Amino acid sequence: MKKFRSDFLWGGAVAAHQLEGAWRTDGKGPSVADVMTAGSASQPRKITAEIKEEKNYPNHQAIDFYHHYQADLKLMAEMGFKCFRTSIAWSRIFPQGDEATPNEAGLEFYDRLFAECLKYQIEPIVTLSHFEMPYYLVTKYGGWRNRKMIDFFVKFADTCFKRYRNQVKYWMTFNEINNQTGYQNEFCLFTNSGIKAASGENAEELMYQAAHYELVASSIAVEHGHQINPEFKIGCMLAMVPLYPLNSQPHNIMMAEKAMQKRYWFTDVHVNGTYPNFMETFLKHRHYRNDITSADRYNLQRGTVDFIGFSYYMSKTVSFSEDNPAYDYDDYSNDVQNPYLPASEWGWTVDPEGLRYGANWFNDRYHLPLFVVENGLGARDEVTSDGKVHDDYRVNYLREHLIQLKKAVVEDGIDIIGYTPWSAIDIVSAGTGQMEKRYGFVYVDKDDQGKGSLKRIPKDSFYWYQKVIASNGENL
Ligand code: P53
Repeated sequence: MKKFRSDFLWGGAVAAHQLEGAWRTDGKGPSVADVMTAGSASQPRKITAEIKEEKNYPNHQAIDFYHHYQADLKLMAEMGFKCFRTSIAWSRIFPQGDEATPNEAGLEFYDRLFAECLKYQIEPIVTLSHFEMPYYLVTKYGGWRNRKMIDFFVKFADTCFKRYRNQVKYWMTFNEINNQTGYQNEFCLFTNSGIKAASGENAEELMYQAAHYELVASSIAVEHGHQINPEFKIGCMLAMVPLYPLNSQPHNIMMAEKAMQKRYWFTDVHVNGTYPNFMETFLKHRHYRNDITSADRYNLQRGTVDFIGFSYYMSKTVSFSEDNPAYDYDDYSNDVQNPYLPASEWGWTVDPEGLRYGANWFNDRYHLPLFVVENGLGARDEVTSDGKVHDDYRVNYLREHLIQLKKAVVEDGIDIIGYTPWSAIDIVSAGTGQMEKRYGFVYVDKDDQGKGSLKRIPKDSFYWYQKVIASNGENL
């Protein structure tokens, strides 16, 4: 391979709850994203038990894509998008999550959205569960701590697969399923799995149980999807945040190795259909009596994925400490600053080569096609007096990452099927709920207080990316 493949899927990514708004429209039920307030780099988002009148819930309106999708897709077509990654808001289709029949008005929205994509030959790339499960499933069933979730999810997946079988070919089951290894932060467990650990509960144990049910649900969905349409390509989706050793001290090398195992074992289950030995052993050592049945193990083997989708934003660096001789990595205690890497205002390192490293890491282990379904820079943008947004910092970030991605293709021979930077257009940040942590090629006039005209302005990066796509990545 000398170049990106000729059918390379250039596009951009978003998630339903971060842009659609219309949180109550056409029968949509509240999702976990709808009970999360706005935060900032220093102030975490709050999860409120119910919606409080006086609080700011940024996802309720977001950028109102629900009513702007035609004009927004026109802009994406103008950039030359070959694909558009979004998710289906589960609570539009099953407002509570446990209904016997789906909400027709919700299904119709995605009929219209996917038809609009296809009008421009833009291939929709769809994540089924992207941090937006119906909130009712949390209050009634306790979220993914409950085995019943498997059936609810599979029903949702089957409904979508059947309805959109001729419009959507590429699917992913759970967004960043491994993000919840950060279970110490309530955001991670809540957004991935709809779980709020009560005081006295072991959040780590809950996380392993929830992840198991999700992996089983994913495998059943994959198997059904392949029956519904054998042409479907169904992938998993991991947050690739490489964990580097601080230096060449063997303890640090081992620490990084064990940390990578703990963050990426999910991929082994998705791809191989079995738990890796280190994870079986870890669960035993912890004395976790997780509900993992032989029927589950059978299902895991039947629905293995077709490709690996992953996000890449940053790398982290870990170091060994004497009080942790077992190299037991947790997402917060073992991270140290990497002296070689700059970081964004939100503390995310900027490490383009880490993208090539992550692609190689997945390729070496799993030998499946890879799809980079998120990559981007969250930054503040300014509309200057000429009415434009000169985001050269974003162009530089994306260019540097594409140079590395190209090396992964050309020099490492990895099969990369597409690249959908985060985000196609400015949207609400998942982690902070801010509008002003912007990622888009298109600026949206709205601020952290929820004020603004919602006007769309193509940024400089929009025109840069247009050239990149037109040249199939030759003109960076
Ligand atoms: P925001 C943490 C680490 C890496 C990726 O993130 C992450 C997160 C969660 O914050 O999430 C993904 O908006 C996620 C998107 C999210 C995007 O990264 O917090 O799949 O939904 O918006 C960027 O800056």
